[in-house]
Amino acid sequence: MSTRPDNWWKSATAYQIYPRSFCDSNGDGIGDIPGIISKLDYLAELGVGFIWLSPVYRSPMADNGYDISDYQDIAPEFGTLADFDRLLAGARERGIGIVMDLVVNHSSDEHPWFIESRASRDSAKRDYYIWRDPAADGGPPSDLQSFFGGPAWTLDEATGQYYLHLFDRKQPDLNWENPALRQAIWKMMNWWLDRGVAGFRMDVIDLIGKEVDKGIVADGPRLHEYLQEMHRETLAGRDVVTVGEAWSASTDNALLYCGRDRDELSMVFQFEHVTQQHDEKLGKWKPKPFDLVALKRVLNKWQAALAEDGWNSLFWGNHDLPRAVSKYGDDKVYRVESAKMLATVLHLMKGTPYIYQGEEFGMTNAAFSDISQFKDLETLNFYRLQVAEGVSPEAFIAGANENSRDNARTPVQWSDAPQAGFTTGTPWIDINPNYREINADQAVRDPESIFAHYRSLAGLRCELPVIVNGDYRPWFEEHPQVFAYSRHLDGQTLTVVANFSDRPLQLDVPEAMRAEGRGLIANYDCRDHIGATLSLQPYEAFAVLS
Ligand code: TEU
Ligand code: CA
Repeated sequence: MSTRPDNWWKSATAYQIYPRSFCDSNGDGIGDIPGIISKLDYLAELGVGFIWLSPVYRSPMADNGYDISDYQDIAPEFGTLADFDRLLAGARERGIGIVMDLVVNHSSDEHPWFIESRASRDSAKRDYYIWRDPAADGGPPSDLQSFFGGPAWTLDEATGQYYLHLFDRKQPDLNWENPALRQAIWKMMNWWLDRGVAGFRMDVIDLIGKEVDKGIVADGPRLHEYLQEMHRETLAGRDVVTVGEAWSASTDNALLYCGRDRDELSMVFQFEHVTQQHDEKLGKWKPKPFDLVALKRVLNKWQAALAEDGWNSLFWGNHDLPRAVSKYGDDKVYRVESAKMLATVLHLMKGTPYIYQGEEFGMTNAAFSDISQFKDLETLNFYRLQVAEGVSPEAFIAGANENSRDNARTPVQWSDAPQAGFTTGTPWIDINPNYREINADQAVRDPESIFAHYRSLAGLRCELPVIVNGDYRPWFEEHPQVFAYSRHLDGQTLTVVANFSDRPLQLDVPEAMRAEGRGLIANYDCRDHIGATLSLQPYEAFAVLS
């Protein structure tokens, strides 16, 4: 079917779409598939190789589609299967693959499987989910907590048992120990693959091997057995890309997922660079001050761990994380410079870079002032829990404005038209008022924009094998402001230097790092050599090929 090179996803730049917030075609305030189709030319211009499409399946939308009630249909608010096929075809014409979000750790409680499962203790599908008797006192079987706060067990009054939900109570966990359930999942995956999708991003895939009676949730004993079975039954022989979301992945176990002889996944999303910034007790709601040395330690460690085998995914943000420029850069004075710096540092590492919608022109965090503006169930649950425990609403909102998932979910700012060109109606979540200055229209027209910078990076990936395959060597590992590394392949060296701070700085460059050649990309003046000393402007970043 394809004329794409082997491992096409290694040189590709990926782009994540969160459909609800991307583009609304019919004025109901909710992004949809026809809206995505209308932006395919924009994505092609950016140089996107594949789109990770967050869930578009039929869903009651308790968690914006991460709660699926029909795996083989499209949510009416997003469109129809015919719309989806038009999206696939339109993307394919432009050389863009569509990667589906596979959410199979859990389904919706409104999925027919769960409705049948809960109907009675001896229902044929009872065992598709995880049911346990109450504890001796009638309470939950264990004190396991949901990732969204509160107990991970909910009592079904009618049958007198509790079901497991590691997320919301409307997201009951599927029982992967049941072979019939696994067969049903393989069948569904093959149905999408036969339709022409380019692969899957797999939601919380490190949870499927859980052994709940032993309190083991992530990275359970049967995880890799299931992934290998999945590969055999669905992916084998198909030219697709797979990326597993794995909050528990470490450099010690990453190769179990994506090692070349494992027949499991192409790569995982690891989150060590995200979680190392969180408070031990209050987690992401109480972030620590930014620590560049710690961040580099994590990213450099991953580069080293997957140097010979496996493959990295590279990302600053997604629909669960704050906006990259707000989190790691300066979203005020140096917004443009720091957004370009972040892109340069990330996209020239070894791995497949993922752009989260709006990142390519520097969208920022939401800055909500009232709890009523937040829509995410996770934020609203933790607000209730933490305020009950004595955290002040103001303190919670301050934390949420830094790290809540809604920061990433405000609508894409297409233009300076009313409602940022996202919708002609009332958006489901407030639009960031900064859309008048920060929008795609402006960025596409400006040759110096963040968008233009991302487009150059995507182009360079296709042009230069050293970006895709070169070895990685970090420089200035202990420096609190500098992020620098070099890449090496077939006698070529790519050197990347970045000032990760708003203060200018002066550097003595070690002999082995000096370089003279072609300036590839920069966010200030172009540079084609690196001498014995370097002075860097705030957030300056550049790359030299020598
Ligand atoms: O995320 C998994 C996950 O662990 C996050 O929800 C995490 O708990 C949170 O962002 C950190 O505080 C995946 C999806 O990406 C997310 O959108 C879903 O809500 C979740 O799974 C359940 O499907
Ligand atoms: Ca719509």
